[in-house]
Amino acid sequence: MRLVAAGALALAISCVAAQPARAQSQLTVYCSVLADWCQLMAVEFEKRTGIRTNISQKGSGETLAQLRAEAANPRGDVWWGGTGDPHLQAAELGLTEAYRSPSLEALLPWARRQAEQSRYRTVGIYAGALGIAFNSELLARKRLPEPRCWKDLLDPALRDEVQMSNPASSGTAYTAVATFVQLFSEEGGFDYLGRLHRNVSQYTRSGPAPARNTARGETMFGIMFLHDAVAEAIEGFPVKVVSPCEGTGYEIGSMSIVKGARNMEAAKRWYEFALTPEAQGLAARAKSYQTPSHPGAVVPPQAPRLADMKLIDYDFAKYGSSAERRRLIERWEKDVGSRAK
Ligand code: S7P
Repeated sequence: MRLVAAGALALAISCVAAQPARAQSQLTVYCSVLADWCQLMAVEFEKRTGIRTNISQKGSGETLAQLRAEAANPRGDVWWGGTGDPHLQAAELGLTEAYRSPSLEALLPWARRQAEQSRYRTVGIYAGALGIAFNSELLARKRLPEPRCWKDLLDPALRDEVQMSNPASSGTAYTAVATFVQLFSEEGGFDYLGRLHRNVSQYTRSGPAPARNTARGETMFGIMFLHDAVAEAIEGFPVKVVSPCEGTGYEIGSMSIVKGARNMEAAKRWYEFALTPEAQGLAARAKSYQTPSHPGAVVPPQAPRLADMKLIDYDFAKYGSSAERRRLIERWEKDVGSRAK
């Protein structure tokens, strides 16, 4: 989809005069947040720079697969948004470019750590916690108690009432698998996932889908990033969110420049724009409620409060490694996904 903002032409002409024309004229952004936020960012970036911005929106697991497939002939310039683990894997696989932004120092420590850990091949742009959402009308109709903990989703009465995404395609679901392994140990985590499997009606391709489906009553419960369910509740759907009692994992939503980007200068301008408090503040306008990585950005009042949750000390170095991701996904497919219920 190509987005051209009104008034972009005059700005484009002045930018072109100052910089090499090819590098400044266009940009392709692989965008792994919700479509409305991708579009708003592109419009605002284009307004400020005159750079024609093409957005290609896909989840984080799928974008990592695309970068791998295109490694010899990169088509995207910057990968903006999506769970941090696949960005770290892209860094390790040499699919993304090292870039040490002058804005780094201004960011919150978790965002800077993401950059340091990847040797400056990625950076944190937002954070969000994993949890449970439920459809309060369906729950009341079946006279079921509200869940408080991960273990509540194992109740045999909830057969086929739970959705989560598929870790092979979804960064959200990979965060969930890595979370259960860290919370309950590897054997305990897979035991949990195996028992949960009986209650799962569908593993969706994309991470935010269980939030949408819970909100619309297609499933009673979903496992997802809580901000995705909050967005549905704000739209008026009967959906409530729970930060589980055992504790939970979280994502550091990230941004990376594609190795060999055709529009490298434009990619760096996007990168700098995306780290400003103004750009990060656009999220709420697009009904996205993550916690921004710049302390000067306004945190939407509706954003789930991470400080009030029992967050695990997520090991991004370990679970962001490509060997660990491959191993855990293969184990999930063998021990869980391919099993009859
Ligand atoms: O709000 C959107 C969000 O949940 O989607 C991103 C991510 O692309 C999800 O991708 P998957 O489909 O691969 O799970 C998250 O980073 C973000 O918080």
